[in-house]
Amino acid sequence: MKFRLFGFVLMLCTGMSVWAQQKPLIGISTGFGDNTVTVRYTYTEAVINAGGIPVLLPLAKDSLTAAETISRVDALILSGGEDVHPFNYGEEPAMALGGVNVARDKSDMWLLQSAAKLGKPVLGICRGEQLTNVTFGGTLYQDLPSQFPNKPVVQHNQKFGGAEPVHHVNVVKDSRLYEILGEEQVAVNSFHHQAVKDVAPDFKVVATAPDGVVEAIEGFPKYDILAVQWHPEYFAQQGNDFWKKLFQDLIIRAGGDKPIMKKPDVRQPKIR
Ligand SMILES: [Mn+2]
Repeated sequence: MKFRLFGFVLMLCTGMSVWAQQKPLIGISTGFGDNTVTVRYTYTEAVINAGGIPVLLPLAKDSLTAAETISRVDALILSGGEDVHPFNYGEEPAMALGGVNVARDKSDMWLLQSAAKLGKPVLGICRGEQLTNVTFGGTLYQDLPSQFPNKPVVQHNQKFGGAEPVHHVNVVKDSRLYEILGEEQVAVNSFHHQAVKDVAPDFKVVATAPDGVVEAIEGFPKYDILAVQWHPEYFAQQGNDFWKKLFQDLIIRAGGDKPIMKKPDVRQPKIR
């Protein structure tokens, strides 16, 4: 009798794990503060809405831990956060540089490098886009208002909630981003004062604001990486089907478009 119960539980567990495999695990990089691992729930809910399972990744203390972590998820979202330390691209800090988080810079870079090595797809968001550019050899404007040539003409640090767009971006037609969105001009939200300056080798700029500020980069075909300067998760969290497409694309790249296996009927098999 004990054996039967054990067998039944084993079946149930096996069945559930097969079932659960169908939704890819989407690792999300996090920040920290006040003894807490932090990431806005807009990220986790955007992933859930698009059909993935969000997995929060606490800071990696070394590259091996980062690689082991990434090997167990199907994709990586590099979330927003602090300014990237300019030492990472060989510059001294400008007066208008904001707060940095060196431990997070390291962790995010290890996670990203691991994802690139293991061929796991990546979606970079805001800081995640800037850090992607820096990790692969690009540079940043440390502060747009004081450094961008001819000054930005649109507001990149909006004074209202992220669920409302603030400026437009022009999408390059020959790009994955255009394939996903199907629009040459889209309205986005904007919470940044840094931006891509020199784009990293093997990456290309695929969206720009009307003032010329870089708003999205891609690493295809060499790297399975798309990164945007705005925050699509705000819209996707609210069930916006248009912006949900960015997260669905990540899930497809993560293998989430595989046909769903049937849940095994646990009443059928018998353990003797
Ligand atoms: Mn912007």
